[in-house]
Amino acid sequence: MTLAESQLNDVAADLDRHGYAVVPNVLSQAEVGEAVERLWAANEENQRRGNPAHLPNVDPNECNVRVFNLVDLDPLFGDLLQHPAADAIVARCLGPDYVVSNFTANIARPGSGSMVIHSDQATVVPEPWSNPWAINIIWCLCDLRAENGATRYIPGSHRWSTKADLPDDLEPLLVPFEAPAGSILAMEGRVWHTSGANVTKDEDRPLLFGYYTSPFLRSQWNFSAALRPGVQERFSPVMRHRLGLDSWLNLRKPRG
Ligand SMILES: O=C(O)CCC(=O)C(=O)O
Repeated sequence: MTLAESQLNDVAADLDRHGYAVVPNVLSQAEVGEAVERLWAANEENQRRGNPAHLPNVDPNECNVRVFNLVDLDPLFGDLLQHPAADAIVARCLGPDYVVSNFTANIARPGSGSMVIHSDQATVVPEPWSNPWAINIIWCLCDLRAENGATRYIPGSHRWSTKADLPDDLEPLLVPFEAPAGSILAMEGRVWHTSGANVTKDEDRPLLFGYYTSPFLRSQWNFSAALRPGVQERFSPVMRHRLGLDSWLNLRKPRG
């Protein structure tokens, strides 16, 4: 699915006004089911390789299942990372030379709680946050709603440019996102947000977070080290740039 120019204009306007935009029906329900199945398989493989699925400094308990290095674990996630709809939104927000910072999953299982409230841009660049230099493309692999732990955000927080702009008590300002399964939710990097608590009895909340930044920011994940050679070979020259797989990173290579 590619986005029509008018749809892209609406997304850009929503990102500017509200800090986020929802694009429904990017994945069919069958594709969502397949992605969830492959995410659980990726989680198993990730743990078999000895990587943690729970980060005690990030989430309050083990009901959040984190999957890192998605791109190496299954080609499906490499495809989602460069999906035309995601690419169009990110390029519109950050410009054509954007790079990939990270691609991870957070499956909030029943009993999971909220992590620390943060903005993703603040994790990679010091204040002032005067422009959008980062964006998350969140793949909704379930209906996103308050009860199942939808990501909660603070309306208007993408206008805060320094820590001094933050009110003392952020918790009462948080509002849960809502989006149907198969949507992508684009969240501008300056939006302050947190995971919600999943208070359902038996409903998992699997979300994928494609995190992209302007090219002058150091990425969160070292794809050169994390992707096996066979996986790296699958990517086009453009994606090699975005993943930082080439020798020439922030220096323009002269044409030969
Ligand atoms: O899982 C969520 O809803 C939010 C996750 C998040 O913000 C993060 O991992 O930095």
